[in-house]
Amino acid sequence: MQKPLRVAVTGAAGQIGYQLIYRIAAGEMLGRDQPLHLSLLEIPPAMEALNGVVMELEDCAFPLIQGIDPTDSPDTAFAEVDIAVLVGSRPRSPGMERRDLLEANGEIFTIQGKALNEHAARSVKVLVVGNPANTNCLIALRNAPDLDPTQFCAMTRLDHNRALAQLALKVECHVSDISGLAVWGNHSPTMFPELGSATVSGEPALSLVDMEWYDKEFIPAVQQRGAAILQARGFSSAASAANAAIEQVRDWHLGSQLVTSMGLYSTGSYGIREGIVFSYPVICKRDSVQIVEGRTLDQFSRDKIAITEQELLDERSAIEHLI
Ligand code: NAX
Repeated sequence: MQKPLRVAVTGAAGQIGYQLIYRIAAGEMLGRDQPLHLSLLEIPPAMEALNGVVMELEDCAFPLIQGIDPTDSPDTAFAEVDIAVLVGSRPRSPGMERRDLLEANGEIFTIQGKALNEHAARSVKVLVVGNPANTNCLIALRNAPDLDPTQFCAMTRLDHNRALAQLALKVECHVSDISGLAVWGNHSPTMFPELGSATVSGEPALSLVDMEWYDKEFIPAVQQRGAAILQARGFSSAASAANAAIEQVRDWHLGSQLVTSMGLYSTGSYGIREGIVFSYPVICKRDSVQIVEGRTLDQFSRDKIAITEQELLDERSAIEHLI
């Protein structure tokens, strides 16, 4: 039997947590032969709800689970963790400006970054889901100076999957026929789902759709998909977000040959300003992530990328004192 891995999930009693934890426990994220120890972090008012989540986990009698630790202490939650999925964050309340949201979450991710720095396994991989995901990720990694920035990423896999689905619906193909698609920038309505290098069964995607649809329908549909789901369901995306988190960590941990999208700490690739967490096209090798280099970006793409880059620079300015 393999050595158990320790997995921490924050916001474990929330909507996404409830869709995520049981699938992790079933082995969908790290493999069906990988034993696990789960650390579940919540805030004190949610500990009773978390207790219910743990009771249900026990009632699943998952063969891979070696232990479950519910806690409201980041130091305890991140002790020796190999994987941390940071979902918990403050939602935007009525009247709250984006800047206030950045500030409120900045405190959470400062504390959690420091706790990871102190207590996590030195090879820990950290996926940030909680919004604003890219900037929360930046705060966490800057507060973890003993870990490498490449050990952190922000989740844009849901946006990537949404883009795959929209293109597949349009050209009437299966999502698995599409390759090379990428989401650039921020996990926000400025993100840029790019089709310039995408193919559908080997054909350039842009030869199968017109620019009008690409610019006026596809890009806004992907950018606004979260809002559309909120409007339809009355709750924000949870099952699809949990699914994306599982896929992103699985690819990162086990490797995959597919081009996907991940928010990574920028070191200047594609001319993006250094020191922001920016979504790029990537290929995951086992335990490492490589940006797909050498793509040709036309002026249309460069303009879209500049907008989302600027938004991330503005977000960084708002939380400069935390990093
Ligand atoms: P919920 O409000 O249902 O759950 C959040 C949970 O986090 C709550 O149980 C809360 O008690 C807990 N929490 C708050 N502060 C915490 C802290 N300091 N430590 C530990 N736990 C804490 O939200 P949910 O629908 O689960 O969404 C969670 C986050 O994911 C939100 O920020 C949401 O905006 C973000 N999303 C990110 C996505 C992405 O693609 N990156 C997509 C889905 C989702 O919108």
